[in-house]
Amino acid sequence: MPAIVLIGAQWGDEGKGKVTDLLGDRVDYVVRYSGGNNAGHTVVTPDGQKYALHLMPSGALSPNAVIVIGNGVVVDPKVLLTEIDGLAERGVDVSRLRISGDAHLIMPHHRALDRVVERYLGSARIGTTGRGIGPTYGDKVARTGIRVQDLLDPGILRKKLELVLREKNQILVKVYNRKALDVDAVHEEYLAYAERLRPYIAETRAILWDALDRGDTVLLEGAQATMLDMDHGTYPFVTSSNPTVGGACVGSGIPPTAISQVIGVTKAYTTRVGSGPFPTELFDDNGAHLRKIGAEYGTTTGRERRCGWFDAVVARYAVRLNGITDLVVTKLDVLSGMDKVRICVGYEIDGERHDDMPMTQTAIHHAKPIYEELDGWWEDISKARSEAELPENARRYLARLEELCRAKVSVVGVGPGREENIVRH
Ligand code: 2SA
Ligand code: GDP
Ligand code: MG
Repeated sequence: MPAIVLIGAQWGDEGKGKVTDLLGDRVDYVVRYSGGNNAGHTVVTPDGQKYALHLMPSGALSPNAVIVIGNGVVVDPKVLLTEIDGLAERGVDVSRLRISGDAHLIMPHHRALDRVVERYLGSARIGTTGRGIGPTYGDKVARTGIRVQDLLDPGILRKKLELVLREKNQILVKVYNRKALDVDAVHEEYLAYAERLRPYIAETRAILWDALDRGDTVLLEGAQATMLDMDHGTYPFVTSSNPTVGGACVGSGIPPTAISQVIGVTKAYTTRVGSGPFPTELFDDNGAHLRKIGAEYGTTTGRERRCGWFDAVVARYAVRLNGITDLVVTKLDVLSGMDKVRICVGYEIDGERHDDMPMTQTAIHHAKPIYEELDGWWEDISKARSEAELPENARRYLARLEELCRAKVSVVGVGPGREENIVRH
């Protein structure tokens, strides 16, 4: 009964959407288990069509997979319905979607608070996507959240809304000088969403257990990434959920013993969107090259992504933390055309060498990368489909990544398309 977990090994946007899509035909169920429409997963299908998915699992583009939004996800119903309609218009069968009744709803006050708190934080802001993610998870933990199942009971929905808006409106008006939200209007809006979402709402745990019992393959598709994990990432510059492997169990209801493979996705370099420490960040022409050639702009917000060299401290941390069995290294093609390429093999912090992630956030802020420099390559590698077709320097680079990460590199991405890969193992 194999469950496969797919995890981002850096700060997100490693190309998880593409890898999920690539696994397409091998999997029967694709499950989102954390995050919400802060995620942006880009998939380019063989006919050249590009899809940017935010809440729908990337498995939506594999025609036969059942697609599941698990209990650990936060759902903005308006965004989800827009995405469902957009996919249906493009001929994608969305009837395969199942949404957990236990997933929490992103409400208008969550979006309002996300934005206003960021403004209030000023230079200490997290750089969130402004989608209401943090406030929604905050209410979940505070036990004042509203769940997808509440859409099915107008009376309960109303009661919960009245209770929660009594407090949130005080905060919006008195603390942040914003307009209060109207209970009637929000209730009406969400009841309209309820009508449309009703057919998709299900007890997704049991669906997944039955699938595993039958021997079907379930893919748990990560959003965001290891270093954005609330517990294991660069707190407070993280998202408000657990994208790491434990979150896959909690956010779907699948037991850890069902997991047979953990795929970690990493770029051949590093990017990060939003604030927070990033030891290998580049502010020079090399950074500009990565941004330009790698088209490093947020899939959800369009924000410029910060770019830097590959950080083996981060990758090794992700391998150990998630028990990664296979690494997928994406975007190797983007490194073509650089004279020298660098890999961060450790950090120097206050005069001391660290090969592993330091204990405190202050230390990470002070970390100076220790680099190894390798010769680059100039060839266009996007047509390579076997390792033998790669220039020698690119092969050497990959071998060194593998050695430093202590996990086997199973697939290498050489372009955004589904077929633009080198499968090694
Ligand atoms: P939030 O909105 O509360 O989750 O923001 C908290 C931090 O998490 C980061 N974050 C992301 N980082 C990379 N990619 C994400 N998805 C989009 C994409 C981002 C975009 O695929 O490009 O379009 O800007 C994502 N979602 C959240 C965020 O930058 C904060 O640092
Ligand atoms: P995700 O959030 O991890 O799913 O990643 P995003 O979709 O936000 O960002 C990854 C971007 O890289 C997308 O635009 C992909 O189409 C693109 N991509 C993925 N793999 C490769 C690759 O091997 N080479 C190139 N050039 N682009 C890739
Ligand atoms: Mg993304």
